[in-house]
Amino acid sequence: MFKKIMALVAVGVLATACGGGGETTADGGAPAASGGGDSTITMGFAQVGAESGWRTANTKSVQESAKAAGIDLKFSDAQQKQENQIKAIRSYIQQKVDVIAFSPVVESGWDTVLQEAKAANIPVILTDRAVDSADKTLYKTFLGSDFVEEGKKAGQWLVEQYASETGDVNIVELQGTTGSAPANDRKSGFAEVIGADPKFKVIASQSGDFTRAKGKEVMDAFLKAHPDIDVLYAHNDDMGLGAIEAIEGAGKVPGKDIKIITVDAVKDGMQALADGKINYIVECSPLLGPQLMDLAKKVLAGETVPDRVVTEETTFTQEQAKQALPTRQY
Ligand code: GYE
Repeated sequence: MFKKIMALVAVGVLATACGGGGETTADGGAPAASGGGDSTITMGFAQVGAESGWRTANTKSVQESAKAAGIDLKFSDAQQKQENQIKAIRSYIQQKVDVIAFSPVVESGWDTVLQEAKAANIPVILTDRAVDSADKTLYKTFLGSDFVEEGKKAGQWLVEQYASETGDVNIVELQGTTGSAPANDRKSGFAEVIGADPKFKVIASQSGDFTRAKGKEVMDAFLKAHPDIDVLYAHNDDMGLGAIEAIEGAGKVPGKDIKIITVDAVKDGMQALADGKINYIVECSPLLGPQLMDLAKKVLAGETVPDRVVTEETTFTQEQAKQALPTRQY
């Protein structure tokens, strides 16, 4: 017990010494309900929303790992709106939290609020999604997936599947939230790979905002406008699942008449893959909580952390999904 207290004191001292917001720990915001001594770290986390199965799993991971790490978490849900996230970050600055973590809804428009956090000496950690700020000193590190790579993996599968095809392959694309890093990067990675062969034609591409409802709505419109769709590439499982409803509603067979590739590999997506309704899923792990807490402690202890921490992930075929499903965590 004594050892533990000493370790916490040491973290606090170091944080003060390097200006990592240490002086704010003692009186910063509401004290933690339990075990909240002077050295409890307070983290303000500004989440994107609750738009998908991925997001729900991510929120759970962040909340559970904060608890396990003894970090007092202040959590907010921006309902997919940048203005709400900016408000949440400003309120964390006012509350003098020790560290701010957030998953930026879109890539641009963050410089002002990040400068405010920097001026208040509160370190910021980006999780899941990136910002396009030129000034890299505005945040300590960025933890999350390589979305370009995910898009490439989706494209590579398609290229292999249609290797012997000589005619056109008509693709429709359901993009994620407009302006978000995963939508931009999953689109460009995919386009780069399929662009090498002119038979691959993206005949329609529109945002479905990463939700099931929007995925269905946009796919309905695609089906009406294009009777000849061969492939659907959806930037996440949820939009793909919504699109499956639209495809079935139009009297077509998902996975057969229209081949489907999605990204994430959450349980519902994996189930649809195992059932043959989706053909391939590129994994994107939402379980970022433990690494985030670890990085926050290191940053506050004045340790150097890498600028970029990339999540490791894989891909799933229908057979692989059947095997993985029983032990899937999310
Ligand atoms: O793929 C999608 C979610 O930013 C990686 O956001 C995340 C994406 C994820 O809504 O399902």
